[in-house]
Amino acid sequence: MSSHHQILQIRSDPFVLSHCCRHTRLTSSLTLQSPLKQPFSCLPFRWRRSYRGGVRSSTTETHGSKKEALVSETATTSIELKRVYPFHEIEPKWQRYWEDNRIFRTPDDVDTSKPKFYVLDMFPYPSGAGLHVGHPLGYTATDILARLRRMQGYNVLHPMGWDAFGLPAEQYAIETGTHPKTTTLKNIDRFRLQLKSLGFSYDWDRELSTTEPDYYKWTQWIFLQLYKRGLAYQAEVPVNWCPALGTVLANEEVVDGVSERGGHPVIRKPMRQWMLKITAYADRLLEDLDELEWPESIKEMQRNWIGRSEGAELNFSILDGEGRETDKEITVYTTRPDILFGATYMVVAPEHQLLSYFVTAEQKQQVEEYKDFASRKSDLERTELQKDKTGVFTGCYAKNPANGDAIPIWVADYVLASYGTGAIMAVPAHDTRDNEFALKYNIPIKWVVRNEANSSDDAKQVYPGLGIIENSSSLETGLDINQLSSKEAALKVIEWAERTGNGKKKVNYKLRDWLFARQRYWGEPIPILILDESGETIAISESELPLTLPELNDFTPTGTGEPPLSKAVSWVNTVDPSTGKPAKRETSTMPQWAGSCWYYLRFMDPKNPEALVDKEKEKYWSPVDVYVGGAEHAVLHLLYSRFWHKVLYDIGVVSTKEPFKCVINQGIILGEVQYTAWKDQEGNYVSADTEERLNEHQQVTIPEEKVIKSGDHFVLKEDPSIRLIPRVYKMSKSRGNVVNPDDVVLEYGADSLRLYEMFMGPFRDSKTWNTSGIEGVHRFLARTWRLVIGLPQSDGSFKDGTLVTDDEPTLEQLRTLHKCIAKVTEEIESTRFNTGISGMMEFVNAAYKWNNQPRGIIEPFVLLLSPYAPHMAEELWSRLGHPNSLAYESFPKANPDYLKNTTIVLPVQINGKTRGTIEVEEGCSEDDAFVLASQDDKLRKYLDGQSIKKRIYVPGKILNVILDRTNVKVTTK
Ligand code: ANZ
Repeated sequence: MSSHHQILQIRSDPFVLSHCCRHTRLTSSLTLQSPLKQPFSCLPFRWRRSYRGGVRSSTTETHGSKKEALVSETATTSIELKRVYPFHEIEPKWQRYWEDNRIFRTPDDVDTSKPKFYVLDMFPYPSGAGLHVGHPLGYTATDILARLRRMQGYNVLHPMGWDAFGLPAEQYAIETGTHPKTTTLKNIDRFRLQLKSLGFSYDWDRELSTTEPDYYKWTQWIFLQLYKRGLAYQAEVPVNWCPALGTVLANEEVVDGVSERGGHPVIRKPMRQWMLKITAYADRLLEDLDELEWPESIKEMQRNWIGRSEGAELNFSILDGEGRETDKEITVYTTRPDILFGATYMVVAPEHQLLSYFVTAEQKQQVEEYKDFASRKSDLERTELQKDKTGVFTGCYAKNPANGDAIPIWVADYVLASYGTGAIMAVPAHDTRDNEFALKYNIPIKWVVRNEANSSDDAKQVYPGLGIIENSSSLETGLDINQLSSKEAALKVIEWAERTGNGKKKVNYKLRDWLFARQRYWGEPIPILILDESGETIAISESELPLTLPELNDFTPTGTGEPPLSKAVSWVNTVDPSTGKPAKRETSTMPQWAGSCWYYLRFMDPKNPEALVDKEKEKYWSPVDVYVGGAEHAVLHLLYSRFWHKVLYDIGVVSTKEPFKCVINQGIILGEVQYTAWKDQEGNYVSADTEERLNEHQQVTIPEEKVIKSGDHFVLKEDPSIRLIPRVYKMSKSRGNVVNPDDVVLEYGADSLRLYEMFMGPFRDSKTWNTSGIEGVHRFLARTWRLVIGLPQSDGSFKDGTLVTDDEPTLEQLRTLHKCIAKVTEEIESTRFNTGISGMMEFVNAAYKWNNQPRGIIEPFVLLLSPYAPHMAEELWSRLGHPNSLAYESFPKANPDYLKNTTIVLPVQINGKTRGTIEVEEGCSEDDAFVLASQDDKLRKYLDGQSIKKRIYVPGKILNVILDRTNVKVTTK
C-alpha cells in the first residue's frame, strides 16, 4: 500500500438537501397538486417521468425486513426523496482528497519489476462548447481499466492532455480579437474542471498541451529529423484553396467541394507546400497491421487507405498526324495487363503533362475549356460522385503496344492526375467506367475475356471479372495470350513488356504523401529558414528549439495565400546563423495532426528538457496497452502517428515498431429518441403506415409521455390507431438534443453518469441517450448505499458508520460474492462494462434478502464497485473503517471453490408419478442421480428389487424411472 495516502477524517454531516432545494421544492409540489394540474413543462425531465405511470413498484425497507411493495403516486414521490444518497457531498469530497494527496500520480521512478499498464484516451480538442456526453463514454471505460489494473498491482499510466492547436480558436480570434492562446487556456480550464468533476483517475501532474512551447519544441524536433532524412520536402502540389478562408485545406476539411467550416467554395490550385513522405513507409504501415490487436474494421480501413495494388506500367507510343510513331510515350498504370488487347482508347487526366504536346490544333480550344471545367471539381466529385462521365477527344492517337492498333487518346476527368501515372488504357468491354464512356462517345468495344458463366444474351455486357483470354494474339508483335487464364496472361504480358521495353511490373499505393503545411497562425511554426538569395531551405539548429510563435494581433488571412505569420515582419526576417546570409522564416505552420502524432510518448516523461522521452522510461511504458477513442480517427490520426512512430523507431528514439497495442472505438451516443407524427390540413393526425404521401403533411414532434408501444410500433397514447415514427439523431446544437454532462452530474452525480454511460449498451455500439436509464442506475447506487449505510433518518440525513456486522459469512453469501467477483472481473477485462454492472445489480438484489451484511462480503463488494463508482466506493470504504484510499487495495479474486455448481432439488417419478425428491449437483449425471435416488429412504421402497425398463432423465428437471411391468408384483387384497 502506498504510504503517501493520508488518514482521512470522515465528517459525517447530516445529509442536507439544501443544495438540492430544487428537488425538495418540486417533490413537495408534486405531492400537493393533482397530476393534471401540474404544469409539466416547468419540471426537470426526471420528475416529469417519475410522475408518469400512476403507480409504480418501489422498495420499502426496514432494517432486517425488506419487501417490495406497490405504492401510490404520492407515496412514491416522498420515497423518491429518501432514495437519494448524498452524492453531492461525497463526490467533491473525494475529488478533493484524490487531488490533495495526488493519489493517482504515477511516480517518475516506478518499480519497474512490476508489470505496467498504459491506458490512454484520445486527448480532446478543448472546444468552446465544453465536454459533451460522448467524451465521458470513452473516459469512463479507460478509467475503469486504470482503476482495476492499479488494484491488481500494475504500475498504471493514465494521463490526460489537450490537442489544442486548430482552426476554431483562430477563427474565434478573427471574429473577436481574442488571442487564440487566451481562448485555448480558458477552454482547457473548463475541460479540466469538468473532467475532474467526473472523478477520472488521471495523473494530472503529467497534463500537457500541444500548444505549450515545451511540448512543441519536440514536435519541431521530430520535423527536423524527418527533414534531415529527406522525409520532409517541398513540392508544387495542387491543393484545396479556399479563397473565402484564405487558406489551404486538407482533403478531410473539404466536404462536397466546399469547406467543412463555413461551407465556402474550394478550388484546386498548385502551390509550393511542405510534404511528409509517408509513402516511403507504405509497405511497413501495411504489413505491421497484422500484428495489432485492433478492430478488424479499422485495420481494413487503413489497408484501403494505403490501397496497395499490383499491376504494370505499360508504354503507348504517341502517333503523329500520319500515324507514325513519335519518340514520346504515354505510360499507363493498369491492374489488368491481361486485357491489354481490349484497350480501344486511352484517357489522360486534364492535368497530364504531355497533353499540350500532343493535342491537335483543331481540338486545342475544346481541350482547354475542358481543363478549366475540370479544375473546379474535387477528386471526389470527379470520381465517386460523378454520375455522368465527360471527356473530350484530343485529336491524337497512340499505338496499343500489344497489337499495333492506333487508338484514340481522350482527356477525361474520371482519370486523376494524382494516381498512378495520370493516364489509363481504357478497356470498355471489361471496365464499367470505360464502358459507359465508350457507349456515350461511340468508341469501339472489344471483348477479350470469355465469361464462361454467361448466356449468349449477355455476351455484349461489360464483364469486369477474370476468365479465359481470347482475341489476344498478334503476329506483328509476336504476343499471344489466347486460352490463358487472366492470371497467367497478366504474368506473360508483364514478362513480354519487360523484355521488349514496353513496360514493367509496378506496385501502386492510393496513399499520398502528407500535405504538412497550413496557411494559419495557430499551429506549430515549421523550423525552417529560406535564404533570400538562393531560395534554399535550411533547418534551424536543434539548440534553437523551440521556435516559438510570434505574438500577433491580427490573425486575418492575408488573402493572397501568404500565411498570417508573414505579418510578423521582424520575426520573419532573420539571418542564417551559420553564414550570416539574410533569410526568411517559413510562415506556414504545421497541421493540427502534428501534435497528436506523438503525445503518448511525452506522457511517459512529460517534463524532460533534454529529450523527447527518456530511453529507459520509454522502454518500460511502450507501447500503449489500450487506446480508446472515436472511430472517426480510424484512418488519419492512427496512420500519421504510426508513421512518426516508425521513423522514431528507425532513429532509435522508441523501442517498439508500433505505438498502440490495442485500439478500441467507443460507439457514438445519439440523442434521445424523437417521435414524429403527421397532421393533415384539418389538424387531424395521420397514421404513418396508412398514408403514402406523408411528406405532404405537417410533421409534429410528440413528447415521449404521449407515446406508447403497441407490438413492434410506437403509437399515440390517446389514439393507438395513429402510428408514429421514432427517430434518433446525432446530438447537435441545432437540433437542441445535446445533453450536457454538467447537468447530469448536478442532478444525479458523477457516479451515476459514469455508471449510466457504461450501462447504456455494449461499449463499441452506438446507443441512444435515455434519461430514465440514468434513473435506473441512480436507484441502484442508492440501493447499494442503503444496503451498507441504512435508511435515512427522519430529517433525511444518514447515520455515521455502516450496518455491516462481523458475522461469519454463510456459504450462500460467499457464493453470491464470488460469482459477482468472477463476473465483474471477466466483464471489465473483456470491456463488457454493461454486463459487469448487471453482475453487481444481481449481487445487491441478493444481498437485500439477507438478514445481515457481513464485513467479509460487503468489503470485497465495495472494492468491486470502485472502478465504476469510485466516489461512493471510497466513502463506503472509509466508513468501513479504512483510513486509506481504496485505489491501491487488492482487487478481490474469485475463489473457484465458491463458483462450483450449486445443488438443486430434483423430483423423482416412478412410472410417471412423483414419489420424492433428491438433492443433486446442478450438472449431475443420470447414473449419479439414479444412484442417489436408489439410496434415498423414501424412494428405495419403490425401487428395491425391481427391474428397470428405462430411465428418462432431464438434467436439472426430473428423473423418471419406468419399471418393468412384467416383474411388478401384483398384490391382491
Ligand atoms: C485498365 C483496366 C481495365 C483497369 C479493367 C481496371 C479494370 P486500383 O486497383 O485502385 O489501383 N487507373 C489507373 N490510374 C488511374 C487514374 N489516375 N485515375 C483513375 N483511374 C486510374 O486501380 C487501378 C486501375 O484504375 C487501373 O487498372 C486503371 O484502370 C485505373 F477492367 O487499367 B485499369
